[in-house]
Amino acid sequence: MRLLVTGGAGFIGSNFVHHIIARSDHSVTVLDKLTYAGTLASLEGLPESRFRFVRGDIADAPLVDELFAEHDAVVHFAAESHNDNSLDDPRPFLDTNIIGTFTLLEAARRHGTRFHHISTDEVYGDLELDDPARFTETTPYNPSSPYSSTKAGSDLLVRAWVRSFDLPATLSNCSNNYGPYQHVEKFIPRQITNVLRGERPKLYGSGENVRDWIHADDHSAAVLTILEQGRIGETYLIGADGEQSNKAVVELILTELGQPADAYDHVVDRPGHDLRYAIDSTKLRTELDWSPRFHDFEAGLAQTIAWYREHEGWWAPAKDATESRYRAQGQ
Ligand code: NAD
Ligand code: TDX
Repeated sequence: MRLLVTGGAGFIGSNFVHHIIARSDHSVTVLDKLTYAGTLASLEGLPESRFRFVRGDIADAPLVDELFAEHDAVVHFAAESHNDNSLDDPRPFLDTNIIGTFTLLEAARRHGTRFHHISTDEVYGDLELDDPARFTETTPYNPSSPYSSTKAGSDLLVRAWVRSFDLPATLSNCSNNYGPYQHVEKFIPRQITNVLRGERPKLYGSGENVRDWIHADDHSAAVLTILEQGRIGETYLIGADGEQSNKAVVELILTELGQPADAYDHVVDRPGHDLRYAIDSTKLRTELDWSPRFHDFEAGLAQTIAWYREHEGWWAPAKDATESRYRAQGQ
């Protein structure tokens, strides 16, 4: 297949492109605006015979139409993705996550293009810390932040295009990803690079909040499986049973980097901070026979820490600006 990958210069998109080139025969075109979150440095070393890069906005209808005409399938990762930014300035989240997705859907409708939409478990809201429940494909939508509400809106648009226009689309909602090429604004890379620079990690509020971690390469493998074998119109939840409190993650990072486990600071909490996310991925595992390769979060985290230690040239350019923005917010 000739795949068009939106947002392929970002964290999960670039991991997916590397995965596709290594593990399939598909060719890839990346469409990416190169916002603050995207960089060509994440796409170095890919073979010219199977990889092309186009800089552009997913809300640019003529460009999108031209690209859809040349591709068999689209995997849509592009988004404004950071909750804290969405609390500061929601507008770009509506422009990209809602209008951008709408623009892609209209092109897919015109060309009858196979479409896979990438989304998040945050559309389901949060769970109590002591609740044994996990999210499933039938959990009602209840997003908390401007980010997650625009992702929820984009999911509903995709579902409506399937139902009303027979769009050949699938959706996936994944839990928190970690791995190489993640922007230093996000929790795990922020804390790793803080410690590497001699700064203390910053925990929002109590640090008791729980996230369900999955390695980005496992997410990529799941998306490829759904693209090739998923049932049209279906939603699949992707998760690797990786629940950890934020405090436990920071302690693991400090220990791995040879620091005392309590050498972190508590900072002001995120407004509306979701307590806990947890994914039940039974449908994907039983229907499509997918399972994660990274079973051991601690080992995957150690591998990720090693990657950041070895790739300071990749993350250093964004670090100072990111930290000065956080400092201004007391975080
Ligand atoms: P990211 O912020 O690292 O990357 C987003 C990419 O999209 C960047 O390369 C950026 O330049 C590009 N982009 C933004 N606006 C664009 C536009 N208007 N036109 C074209 N390109 C544009 O994000 P990420 O963490 O890699 O997330 C990718 C997708 O996965 C998002 O849809 C996100 O909602 C979803 N997701 C993320 C996680 C996670 O843990 N990071 C978990 C579940 C789902
Ligand atoms: O410095 C920090 N300290 C801290 O305690 C930062 C940046 C975050 N946190 C907390 C907030 C969350 O409880 O860590 C947790 C993870 O934070 P983020 O990395 O910002 O991720 P989250 O808000 O959980 O959202 C992520 O997962 C779902 C992605 O950014 C989303 O794009 C995805 O949809």
